[in-house]
Amino acid sequence: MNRRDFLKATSLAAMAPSFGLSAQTLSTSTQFRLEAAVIEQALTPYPEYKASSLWTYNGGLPGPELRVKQGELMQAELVNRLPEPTTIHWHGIRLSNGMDGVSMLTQPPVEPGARFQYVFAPPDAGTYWYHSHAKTWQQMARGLYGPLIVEGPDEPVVDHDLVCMIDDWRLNAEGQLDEASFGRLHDWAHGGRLGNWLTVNGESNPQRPVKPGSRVRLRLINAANARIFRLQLAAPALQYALDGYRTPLTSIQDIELAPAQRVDLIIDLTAEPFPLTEVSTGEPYPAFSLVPDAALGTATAAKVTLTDPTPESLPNLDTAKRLPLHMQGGAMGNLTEASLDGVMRPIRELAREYQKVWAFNGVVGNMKSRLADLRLGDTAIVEIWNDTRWPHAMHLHGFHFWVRDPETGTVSASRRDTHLMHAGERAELIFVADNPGLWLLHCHMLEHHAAGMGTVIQVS
Ligand SMILES: [Cu+2]
Repeated sequence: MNRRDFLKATSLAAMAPSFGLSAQTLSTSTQFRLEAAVIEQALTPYPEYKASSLWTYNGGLPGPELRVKQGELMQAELVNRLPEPTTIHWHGIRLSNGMDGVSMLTQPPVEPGARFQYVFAPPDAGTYWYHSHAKTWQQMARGLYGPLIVEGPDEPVVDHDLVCMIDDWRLNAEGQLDEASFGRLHDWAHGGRLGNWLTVNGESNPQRPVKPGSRVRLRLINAANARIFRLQLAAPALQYALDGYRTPLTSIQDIELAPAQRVDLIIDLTAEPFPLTEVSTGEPYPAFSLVPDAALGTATAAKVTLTDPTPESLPNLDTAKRLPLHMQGGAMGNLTEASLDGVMRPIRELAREYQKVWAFNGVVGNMKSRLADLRLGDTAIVEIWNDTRWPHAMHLHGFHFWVRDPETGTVSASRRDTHLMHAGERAELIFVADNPGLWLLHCHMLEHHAAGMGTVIQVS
């Protein structure tokens, strides 16, 4: 996309009314500054391993925990001290399109040395996060992410409200971030860039001290490029929210968390340590532990019985726009050819010459792709068929969708912004297009997106 195309594409978004920024919500404002820069930091605790060059916000891994009140205006200035352009996407936040942070779709990339001011008022309480959305497959794998917590008026009373950003890193034989394998076609055509080293909040198996017998809210965020984490809890906990949204309270001990997904848990601890173990490789890998420590004092949060949220009903689907999305490609797939920039090319040529291996409806996706042009207020049903041999974590920007199983008609108990689709699965993502702009729909296995698994829904 050249600059002229870009300006044409964004003029629509620029004219759109600022979503969520009504007069009532502008009363308070929180100002953050996020400086993206290179730091030298070791990813392992072993002295024989050298430090890696990581890209982080404000010198920390993860970036600073941003906490704001629901509906309160927040401003975040991105200062780019990286050697290449970047942007920030506010994952799961319903905001005006020009603030969505998608490089070359909703804004030009922020050049090295330049700044960009993001301004929005998060309309929904919950666990969200922010990350780079320029060359994301590489910038996020280098560490450009952090949590964004939006607090509502009636949060449960807990002793500790903890955020855990889980990531897997690919380290080389020297224990450093493996930069040589960035962009490897094998990863892009298979399961994405999977790591061999697990961190939680940038540390290996951290032991988090907590008050004995405390009630803990644990907000887990999958910040990995491609790995679906499978976490086993020491004892059952209550699932409180998914992707920020309240869910009916469910007892849960095994958690499947796809890239970009979040789960909030309520854990009532005893005096015993509470470890979480990651088992996606088949081998148990200690992820982190909550460790009761009497030195922190006495737990005070009452273990009151929490109540389920009021169920939301699906919008009326009588006039809903149906948007079929046939996913193909990848290793062992059935894609023989696909259209790239309007030209049909065989899959071998796409892979070898363009590093493209996935397609939606026969089209290798880029920022110019359009799945649909919806009118403001339309209800849409994206009918996805994962006709590949791989799982995909489908993320829609700007909206929260219900997930309906087309075979059984079962609808998800809560809305989400990222849905994991296993190989062969079909799902319907249902949402109301109440926010104008150009909204990305893509796989959050970041190598898959870079290799063609993305499209854009236009709302005007
Ligand atoms: Cu994918």
